[in-house]
Amino acid sequence: RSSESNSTNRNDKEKGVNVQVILRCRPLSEDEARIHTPVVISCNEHRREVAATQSIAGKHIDRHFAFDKVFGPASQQKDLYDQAICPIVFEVLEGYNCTIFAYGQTGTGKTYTMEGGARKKNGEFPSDAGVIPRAVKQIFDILEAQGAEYSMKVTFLELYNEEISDLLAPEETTKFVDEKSKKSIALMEDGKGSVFVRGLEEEIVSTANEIYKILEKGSAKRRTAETLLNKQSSRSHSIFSITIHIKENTPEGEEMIKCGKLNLVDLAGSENISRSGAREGRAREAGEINKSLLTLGRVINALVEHSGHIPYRFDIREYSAIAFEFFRDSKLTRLLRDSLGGKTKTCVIATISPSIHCLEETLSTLDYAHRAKNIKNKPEINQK
Ligand code: ADP
Ligand code: ZZD
Repeated sequence: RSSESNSTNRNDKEKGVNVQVILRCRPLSEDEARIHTPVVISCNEHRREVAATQSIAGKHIDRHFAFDKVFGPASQQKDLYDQAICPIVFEVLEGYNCTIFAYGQTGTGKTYTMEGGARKKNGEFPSDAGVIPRAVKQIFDILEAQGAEYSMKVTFLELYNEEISDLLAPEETTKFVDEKSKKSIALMEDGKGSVFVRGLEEEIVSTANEIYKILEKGSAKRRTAETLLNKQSSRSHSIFSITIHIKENTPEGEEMIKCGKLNLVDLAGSENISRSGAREGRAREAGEINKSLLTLGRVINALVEHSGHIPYRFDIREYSAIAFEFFRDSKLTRLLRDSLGGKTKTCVIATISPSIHCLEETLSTLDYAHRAKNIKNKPEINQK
């Protein structure tokens, strides 16, 4: 219990902690570089600032944004992981629930950041591996070094057009579900108001390699469904979750179970969501409005609008009640409710392109990400 009495934790308990927002700008692609695409983004990693500047035909844009961390076009996967994600994984192993979202326009590097380059045939760990495989590796490295007694389970799901598919379910089950009843997978509420997915496959794992195989299976399944059902992958969200139970002995010789959960979320492309919420007109007519992404924006807005008047000791129940009516409107926000104004520690990685052609969307991402910084959570350790 000693960790609860230090000052950081006392702060967390009374005032809450803000959602951490990280900004990553990808480099120009080879093609973009070849045709000398103008760059309108500059990143100052040291000052944790991003500037968007453009000056054409008497129209000037010069906007600056500060974030918790900024990773410029030259940043490597390892840099982002070591500086921003590694501390989060430590918190999961201490018994916190943590969520990492990737948010941004399609083509800006959400999947590159979360998944990264493909696994090598020789079994070597790829140097461009993303957050997910690195987190898996770190979790096992730490637990093994500690000689801890633990158990672990993972889930992997995709949300497309407000329908959940289980990326870990065996093929037979999928067919069965499609033909018979779609109710097999459903969002349910337990008595305490938290949401779970009924019928979702939970795989118990004991090595990093088992998880890599599961990721492989899940990815393959996602791609098959994409082709078969003509899905546009940029419109789907994926959530990979790891739950870890660690047995520990207190100095007094009592047995204690700590439980941490890490949610890794690759969101749908943000291009059809404008700064005010729904993009009107063409996108709406084309049915391109992503209900879950829209609702996420509304929840963030609702929470942020009230964050100005949070008293010194704020009541988390009161705070999350602010956005209550919005949470219900989509599966994504119901699933991740605790990550937005709840007891989970949350980090958003906003990804952008440096290109002049993306400027409008980039400004929208920068505004959105900057707003998310004002959300407060009240993280709590789970232990029994
Ligand atoms: P998204 O998931 O946002 O649609 P992707 O992850 O598919 O975007 O990235 C688009 C392309 O840009 C891919 O070819 C990817 O390899 C490349 N890319 C993205 N971010 C980076 C980066 N930080 N460094 C190098 N290449 C990147
Ligand atoms: N981005 C790669 C997958 C792709 O689109 O093929 S990288 C990582 C996280 C979630 C899902 C997949 C992976 C990925 C992988 C590679 C090859 C086959 C399946 C999955 C991966 C990368 C490194 C280590 C483990 C898994």
